Amino acid sequence: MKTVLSLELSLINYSVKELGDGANLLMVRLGCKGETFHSDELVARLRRIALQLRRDVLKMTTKAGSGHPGGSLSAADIITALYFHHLRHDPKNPNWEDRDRFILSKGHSCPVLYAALARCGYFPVEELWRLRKIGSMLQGHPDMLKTPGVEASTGNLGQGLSIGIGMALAARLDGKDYRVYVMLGDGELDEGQVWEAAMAASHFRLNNITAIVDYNGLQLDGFTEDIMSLEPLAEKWRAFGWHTIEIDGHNMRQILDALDMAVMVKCKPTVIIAHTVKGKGVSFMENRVEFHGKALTEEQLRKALEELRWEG
Ligand SMILES: Cc1ncc(C[n+]2csc(CCOP(=O)(O)OP(=O)(O)O)c2C)c(N)n1
Repeated sequence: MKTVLSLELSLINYSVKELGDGANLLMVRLGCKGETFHSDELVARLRRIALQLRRDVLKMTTKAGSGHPGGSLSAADIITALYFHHLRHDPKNPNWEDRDRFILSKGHSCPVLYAALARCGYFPVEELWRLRKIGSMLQGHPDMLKTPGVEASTGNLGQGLSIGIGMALAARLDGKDYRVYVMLGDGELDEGQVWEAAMAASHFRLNNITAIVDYNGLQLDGFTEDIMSLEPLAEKWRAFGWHTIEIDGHNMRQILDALDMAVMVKCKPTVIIAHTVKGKGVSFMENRVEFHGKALTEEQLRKALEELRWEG
């Protein structure tokens, strides 16, 4: 009873537009493994880790004197859910053939990816404090040849989904059941290549790829709505043949549910449109474009870390 109730409640949280697909998936879920409900303990553990990653992001960028904290904070909850619960991976064996692949297509937000990789054990946490230093394994944008756990070199916006599609097709050819996850920024969706890739994924009926849009409404120097309006975004993805789920990208339970639902979708790719806040977690950074590509000063860092404390 508890499981059914929480499934219904979590579905109510999704956009009304999603109800058609959501209702089908509810049926699948009820007949599925019985334990689709995520425990309070799991959610609390992940929220605590997300807080740690946010602290890491701000410390490492301030120490480097540069980097992209705003879009790292908007992505922190989703990246936590992936690396600390959802993904099948082994930090001790980064090249394990059967691992799920995650591509951070909005590569400038790599501080949060690096923090997640370090905290899961791909490399020592001390490396984080060498971000952007000469000779460091942690470059200003992800480099798959330098950093264990980085699946693709990104930063040139618009390319990650195409790379992910290549990996998803390779899995099919090789008879492998690994899944591919690609995180894109909303500003990044201005790149035409994203939509070519979106067409290709549905053409090839790739149900082993999940795209996640970190829809924080801001890009490099302004609001997405003013620079290049994306709306109606969910309808666009649906028109391109994707199963489309909209969530609050800071609600851990919704993130976990959406990732699970994507696995159950047959015959088409899934996109999770995650509504987020750039700079999430720090009052003076939230929804402020100036923190897109600028590190906090020591004084700002001190204030931010005071706010980023576990309150249960
Ligand atoms: C092809 C390309 N053009 C321009 C840039 C410069 N650039 C870096 S970040 C950014 C804005 C990205 O906005 P968004 O995808 O919304 O990222 P977020 O707000 O999540 O940080 C731009 C234009 C780039 N990295 N690649």
